[in-house]
Amino acid sequence: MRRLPDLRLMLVTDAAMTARRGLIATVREAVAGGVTIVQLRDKDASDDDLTVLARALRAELAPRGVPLIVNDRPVVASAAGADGLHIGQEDGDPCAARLLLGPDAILGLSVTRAAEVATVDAGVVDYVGVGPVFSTATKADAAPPLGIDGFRSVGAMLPVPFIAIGGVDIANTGAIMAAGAAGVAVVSAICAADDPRAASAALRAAMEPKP
Ligand code: TZP
Ligand code: MG
Repeated sequence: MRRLPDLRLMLVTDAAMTARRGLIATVREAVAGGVTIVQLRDKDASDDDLTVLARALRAELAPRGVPLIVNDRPVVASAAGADGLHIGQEDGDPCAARLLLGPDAILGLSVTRAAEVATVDAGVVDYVGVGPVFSTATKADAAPPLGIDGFRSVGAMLPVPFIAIGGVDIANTGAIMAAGAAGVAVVSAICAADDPRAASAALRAAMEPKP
């Protein structure tokens, strides 16, 4: 049986937003602030460049016990020795990714609406990213936002732990966790922050239940 990773705060990287500070430096700060898992996402990089970056990131993260997963590209995840992969509904068959990466890899799948819940096989997929929950400028081709009620109802139908993505910030993280999420996945709230460490710590604090 695979051990589930700590899904509380997933940092999804963005090359442009992290360019000023540097991607690896941004990730290092974010992990110091409380990021529990990192997803390397870059739609434009070549497989070779992304593999080099993934290896460097893995060397940073592994000693800290923070898993690295790669967005979209099973071949890069495998070549870099990453801990896992996150794919969307249009990124190929989750079973094929599972076969390539093996039983111990972390495999995440995106779900944007209730009709996609049927694509989630709990024997194949470890967690689901549900969203966008709120509107976001980060993903140009994002599906319509679910809102918190839509997020809660899609999540309740899922056979595996789920995390929220899309427009997540410190103001809405508490409501997301109260809707049953195992965590949140954020791009801009950390990558574009002036202080990624403080932003990560604030997100972690915001997910604790209020007395
Ligand atoms: N998938 C659904 S929304 C999204 C992705 C990758 C982007 C989320 O970015 P942000 O900046 O956290 O809203
Ligand atoms: Mg994808």
